[in-house]
Amino acid sequence: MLSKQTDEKIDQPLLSNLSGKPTKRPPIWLMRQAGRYLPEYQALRKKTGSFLDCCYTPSVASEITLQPLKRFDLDAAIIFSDILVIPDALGTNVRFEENIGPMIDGLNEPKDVAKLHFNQSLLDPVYEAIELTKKQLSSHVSLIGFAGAAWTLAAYMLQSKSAENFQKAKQWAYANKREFDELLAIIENAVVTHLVSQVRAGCDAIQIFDSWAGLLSVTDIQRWSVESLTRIIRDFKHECPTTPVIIFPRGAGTNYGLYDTQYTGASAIGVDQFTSLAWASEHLQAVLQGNIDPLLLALDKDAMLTQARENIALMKGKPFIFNLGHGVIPQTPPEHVELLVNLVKESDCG
Ligand code: 1CP
Repeated sequence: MLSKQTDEKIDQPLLSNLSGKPTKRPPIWLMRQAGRYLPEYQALRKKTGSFLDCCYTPSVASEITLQPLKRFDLDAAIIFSDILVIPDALGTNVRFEENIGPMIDGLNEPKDVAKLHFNQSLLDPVYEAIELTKKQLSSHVSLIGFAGAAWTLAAYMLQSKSAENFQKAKQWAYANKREFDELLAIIENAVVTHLVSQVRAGCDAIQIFDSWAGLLSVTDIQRWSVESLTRIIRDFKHECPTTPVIIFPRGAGTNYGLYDTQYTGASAIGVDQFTSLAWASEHLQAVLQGNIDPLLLALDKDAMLTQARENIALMKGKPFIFNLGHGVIPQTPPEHVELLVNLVKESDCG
């Protein structure tokens, strides 16, 4: 049984590249590959309850996870869930309002931090959804589990909603340094526990989204994003030493170098569309993932395909995971995704 599992893992192009071994053509998956641009997702959402109800109903979460795999020849599935399930399980009551986004019962007083308690059983449906999904995937397709990074989750918990610059969250952090460090530590523990449980349920690799890393100054990015991610990866590796970790410090710009493998222990770094893949491949040791502009995918298919060919040519012979620089946007025609996936899948001849 063990050797069968090992063989299966070697057979996954995503895992091969994550372990530093390039395949003839790069594996492809897309951030937010399940979601609102797919009519079948919209149809299912009409029949089900709230967005979080979908995340917490294993059969629904699994079906949504598999929807893009039924249409496109992708190399990985990412479990349908959200980074905000951790704040929800920590007791800050998350809701998603139509056309507004997430609303969270934020932390107001510094003493509120001590009241947080991680109720992991709320996340059992996520692990059940992973078990259900894994059984239905071909052995060549990897299943990715994920969580938000502590800074990004703390930003939502302190701001109570999405925002352009999360100024309220930053002000809170500067005014309550000790409690902010405590908050990061509480979130880090929950993130590690959640990631380890996702691997035990069947995930082959994990990604940690630090979606708001780009809002931080050089000093803050080091202590609140890089060092926090490093602790998460260290503790995760303690439990799951062979599972590769992809980090996505969106918007890090020239600070991407701070996140390299030798500092954080990450296997791969997701590069956004504002950072040059050529620069990243010259300056970073980590395996790279990225970085087609999601707007280009939605709006200009010919330019998108040209960019895709350029990225493949640039990364030829190096371990690389083809992806976007951020998530698929709702306006994206599914045919554009199909063209992109087919181009990448056929690229091993050229
Ligand atoms: O149907 C709907 O209206 C809900 C839209 C939606 C979807 C499809 C949300 C609300 N979350 C998701 C799924 C989701 N979120 C996935 C699923 C797997 C996949 O990629 O297919 C993943 C990985 C996430 C991660 C996530 N959620 C991030 C990190 C990635 C990123 O986009 O930077 C973030 C920041 C969130 C928070 C979130 N979830 C949803 C919204 C509207 C937001 C707020 C975004 C913001 O603050 O701008």
